[in-house]
Amino acid sequence: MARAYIALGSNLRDPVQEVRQAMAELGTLPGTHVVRPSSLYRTAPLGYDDQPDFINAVAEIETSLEPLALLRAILALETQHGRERPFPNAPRVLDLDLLLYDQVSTNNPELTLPHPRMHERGFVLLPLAEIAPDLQLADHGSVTDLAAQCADQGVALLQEDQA
Ligand code: PH2
Ligand code: MG
Ligand code: MG
Repeated sequence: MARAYIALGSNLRDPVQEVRQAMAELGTLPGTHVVRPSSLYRTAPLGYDDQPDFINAVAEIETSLEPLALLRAILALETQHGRERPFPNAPRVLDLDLLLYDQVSTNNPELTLPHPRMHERGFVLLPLAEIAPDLQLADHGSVTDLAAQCADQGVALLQEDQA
């Protein structure tokens, strides 16, 4: 079994519900179970600003799927949720990004591992540091240290009464 981390995000339709449902669906993929789900976070959009806040989370999974099979399976979940891609970084009903897969480092047209922007994104690093505080990124160091550097990015734990 391999250990992998997946980032979940939504800012269309009912983002809290989309992310919760997707978290459960990850555990239904063949040979896969969710070891640790992070809390949900409300996050300011990074990159393209003129869009609603996101709900983000990260899942630690164990899987017998190979990296490309896992990627295709999570993209199929996005499609099932009605994901459309009108332009890069457009608002989305569900985004599932494969962040890490064991120690695999790869760069092919379909998949880059580790995810090339995860080390600078608070909406990934804060939930990741919650569930895997001791994790080290090969070229960038401790997830907990990296998360601390993103404190100004508008990432907040979702309060129960907002859910
Ligand atoms: N995803 C992006 C670009 N910007 N910002 C937030 N807060 N959350 C996201 O999931 C997100 C983003 C590209 O996938
Ligand atoms: Mg993404
Ligand atoms: Mg994506």
